[in-house]
Amino acid sequence: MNKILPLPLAAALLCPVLPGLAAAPKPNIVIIYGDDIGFGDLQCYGGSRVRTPNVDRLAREGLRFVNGYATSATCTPSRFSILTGEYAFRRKGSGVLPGDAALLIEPGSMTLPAILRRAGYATAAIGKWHLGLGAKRGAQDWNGVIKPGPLEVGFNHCFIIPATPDRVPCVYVQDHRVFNLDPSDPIHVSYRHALPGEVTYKTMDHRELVMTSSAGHNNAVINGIGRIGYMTGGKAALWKDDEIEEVLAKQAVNFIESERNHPFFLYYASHDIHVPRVPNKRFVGRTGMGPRGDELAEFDWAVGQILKTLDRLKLTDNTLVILSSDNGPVLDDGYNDQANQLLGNHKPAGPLRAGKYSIFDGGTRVPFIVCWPGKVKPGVSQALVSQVDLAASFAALTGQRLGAGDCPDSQDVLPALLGQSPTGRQSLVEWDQGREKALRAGDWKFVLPGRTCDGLGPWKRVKIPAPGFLFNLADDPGEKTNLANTHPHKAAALAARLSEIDSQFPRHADPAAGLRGQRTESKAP
Ligand code: NG6
Ligand code: CA
Repeated sequence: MNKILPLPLAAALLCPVLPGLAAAPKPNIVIIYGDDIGFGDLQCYGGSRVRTPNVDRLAREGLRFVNGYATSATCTPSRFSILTGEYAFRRKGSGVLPGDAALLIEPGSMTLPAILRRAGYATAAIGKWHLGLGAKRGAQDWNGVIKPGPLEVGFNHCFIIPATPDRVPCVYVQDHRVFNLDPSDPIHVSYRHALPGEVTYKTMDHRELVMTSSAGHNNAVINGIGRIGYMTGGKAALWKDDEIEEVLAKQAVNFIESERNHPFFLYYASHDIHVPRVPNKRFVGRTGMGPRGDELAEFDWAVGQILKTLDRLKLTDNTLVILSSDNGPVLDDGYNDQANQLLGNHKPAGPLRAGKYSIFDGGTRVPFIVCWPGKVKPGVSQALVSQVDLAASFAALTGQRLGAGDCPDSQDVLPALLGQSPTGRQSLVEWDQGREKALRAGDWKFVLPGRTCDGLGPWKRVKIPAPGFLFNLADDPGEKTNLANTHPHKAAALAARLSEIDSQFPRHADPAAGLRGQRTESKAP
């Protein structure tokens, strides 16, 4: 006789073969990654002039970290680390990349999206990429198939800005192709010289009619904005600067909707609030702080679009959301957009010193919120955590084992991320993407001798004399009092530990980089 088993019983009979896997929870995972959003920019971190109700909801319903770090003070290296679980200083050519750079992550290597894909997740990268595309610098076929890229390092789907909003090509790439490209109007890109017939910011008449540059941004002029790099063609595919966040948020919503019945991992890399800051008209003038403040409001709106979609699809309780930023804040980052003039009493880095590009904490200590209703107890955590830890922590969460050499700098800090432990890492490395490194260990911070920049643009150069700077961040979050001379043993011990971490793994990483002509484009100011 054919008996139909009740479903739970049938499942129980099938499951024993995979006890470990069955035990691992599979919440959806969403990373919302802001661009240049500082430790003090959001209301829940003390920001007073821009309302950020959606981010604040995450903070209210989740765990707000006050010692959460990006690995670097600029974008490319931080993004490299969050996705690979490796400090970017180990990898040659991992500073800010030009828009025609080759892919920085080794195809097929173990990455955060690859781990989650192995755990059965659908994985998507939506937003700013800035980790290079293709096998060789300058050799991308923007009119054909562009690979390797996100799809070769663990994502099933992508809809990306290839580099930054101020770098050409100013088009979206969907999976392997430029989105909305008209083949009769092919794209040409160069990072060496202007293209035939191209009028550049440097050579154009009536510069007053375009967004004026305060530094650089004097190559191609696209949508009335000077960019880095040269580009012609691809008119139908060009993004509209004031619509970027809307387009990206819509893509994110579509992805969540299409994967609603399946565990998914969404890496949502907003373009807000990076330059050129061109908020949508719905946000223009909303904050009284000019484009920088208005884009912050727009970022919050995009967060709201994602949260609303999760609510509508009843996925909120089964979704772990992490919100953070790739590096600290900057005011004048190369366009005259009044970020300084309209700042008022707002403190983009809160109590921290300096911001983007700097080895001071304002460069790397960033907003870091984890929200998983019912699983993560709301509150504030002092635990020391780094974005480089997400790979090992989510491997642990989803029951995935990492092989030797996989995600080498990533530590499993899941108990801290879930609020079950008040401590995370013992120490972490901060990097300014140039020569400067620092070690944060407990409340102490040691900075190697050298130079760094201070301020939020314009900057002051600061010399760091031997033996380096030593700060106690508990008493002195603004890194004002150098204790290296009064606490020489502490400074020496941290210097030794930093050097040990520095040489811990072979500085392997990109044997082919030289061949591919990879190079980092810009230095810190
Ligand atoms: C700098 C650009 C800056 C920004 C930065 C990268 C100039 C003068 N400055 O070189 O505008 O694009 O690179 O920012 O061109 S990041 O957030 O992607 O790291
Ligand atoms: Ca950035």
